[in-house]
Amino acid sequence: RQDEKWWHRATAYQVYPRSFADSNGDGVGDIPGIVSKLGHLSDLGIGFIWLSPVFTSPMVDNGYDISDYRDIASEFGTLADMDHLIAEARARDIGIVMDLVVNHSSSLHEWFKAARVTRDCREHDYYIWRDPAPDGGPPDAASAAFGGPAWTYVEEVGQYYYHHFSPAQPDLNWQNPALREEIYDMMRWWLDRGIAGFRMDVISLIGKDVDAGLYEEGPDLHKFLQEMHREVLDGRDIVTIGESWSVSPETGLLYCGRDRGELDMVFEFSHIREGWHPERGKFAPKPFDLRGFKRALFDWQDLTESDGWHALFLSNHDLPRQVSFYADDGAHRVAAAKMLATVLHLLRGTPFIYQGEEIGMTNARFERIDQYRDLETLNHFEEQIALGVDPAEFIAGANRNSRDNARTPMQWSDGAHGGFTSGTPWLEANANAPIINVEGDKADPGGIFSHYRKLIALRREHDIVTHGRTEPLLPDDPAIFAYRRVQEETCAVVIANFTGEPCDVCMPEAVCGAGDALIASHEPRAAIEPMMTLAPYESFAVLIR
Ligand code: TEU
Ligand code: CA
Repeated sequence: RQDEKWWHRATAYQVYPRSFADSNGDGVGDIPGIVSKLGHLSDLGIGFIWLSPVFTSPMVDNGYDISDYRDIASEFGTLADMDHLIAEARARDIGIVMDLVVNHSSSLHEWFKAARVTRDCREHDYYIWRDPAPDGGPPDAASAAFGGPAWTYVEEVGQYYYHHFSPAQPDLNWQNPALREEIYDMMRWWLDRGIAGFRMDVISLIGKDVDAGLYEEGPDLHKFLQEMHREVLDGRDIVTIGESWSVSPETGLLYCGRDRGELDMVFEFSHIREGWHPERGKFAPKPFDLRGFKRALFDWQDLTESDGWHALFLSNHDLPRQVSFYADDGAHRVAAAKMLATVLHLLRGTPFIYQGEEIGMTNARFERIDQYRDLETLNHFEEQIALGVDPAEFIAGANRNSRDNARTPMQWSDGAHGGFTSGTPWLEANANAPIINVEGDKADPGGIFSHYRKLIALRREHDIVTHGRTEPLLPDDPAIFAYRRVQEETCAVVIANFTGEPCDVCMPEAVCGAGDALIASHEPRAAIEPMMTLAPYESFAVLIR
């Protein structure tokens, strides 16, 4: 295939460095720790790592607040450690994709330190400043994503600056061409060090027009992405993944359409939002409806059938552990984790595994707010309690859907703190680490790791998994996730029971037939029959020629 790119056949793996592996016992994961675990990742068969930010940072938002884009946070290591990681990963055919956080910097970045002292410097205009309202208050009523107003006043310059997230994360002013050139130059500098691409944090925000109240997918978004492509990305064999909380099937191909000259794919969240309460947000639990979830994923399969590309994921460092949120992290945990993987990895696109997912790690179950570390959870707790919400109810919601659920240390072994650190971890390890860990799971041929390894190999080995068209099956079924992939005369049928009960499935005649078992969570199945009874969370795929 002429137009095939390496990342079409690759599976990605997200490393959240703080919680992955601690090499020196200070309780914080680090780059030498990642290097020491490359064997695990190469065993799994992944093609590239999305590395959450490792740049110099005061860590108000765990590195999503960068104070020096060209250096490494001292708790994570040095630039030399980073070069070593890039080289060691490359030696195992693994690319390193870095996290580009350029909607905002840290308030401790040199640019902002200069910008906040005087209006008469180049850096002042690198940020978004507005005069106070006539009453001295903020220019408008916009609120920040992590709570409080989106504007903070700075005495020295007599102006407010805009921050979409916390006050420690001032938004960069993309309207300023010199600022854009600084960013492009920094990107080229990293690419020249041999990285394999960028995951672009909240990139859909960079074209904003604050005066018009337009933040997401603002008027200049695609103009800037095209400029970035011309200035930095064009002609390099890399992969780019934008993050967008607002992208819809209507706007998806604007980011990743073949002739757009922008990005390769985009993380979109429509299937994720299906699991959130429409008015009360992520901290208010809501029953999960499989039908809406399937519709969201199938809509994107449809959208990317002949143009663009689908970034496939259920979890990341901002989301709960998938086995806990969508399925069962108790009695059926192993089958449930495999089922979610089967369903996602056999779709068309590039699958992303979040660290620990490959062994079925589960949500943290904290009892007290002081066990949490994430500023989003801590700020919302204060706000909600002030509004009269019962603390126990809030903790229940946070145990279901907070960001710290997926940030607990990676569980490597049954040792103390899951073998993550010899010291005290920055965030408590999950109490189930003695039972759920890499050593234990890998020793079991029927384990979750081995299931993931097979799925990753299927994508590399079978054209149909990489390129086949996706056709939903039984889209209105509230319990079954099924589809087929079709390429010329061949098809692969994927069927999964999304529930903890045995389930009878009635398959359309046209997709039934005998073939080869591709993968199975229970007894291998080599045929699709008109009537089948699936065990709780059973999943499998059959290749029919
Ligand atoms: O996340 C973008 C984002 O919008 C999230 O903050 C999201 O609203 C929240 O997680 C939902 O609970 C990216 C990063 O992935 C996240 O870790 C950062 O905190 C954020 O940007 C700011 O850089
Ligand atoms: Ca460390």
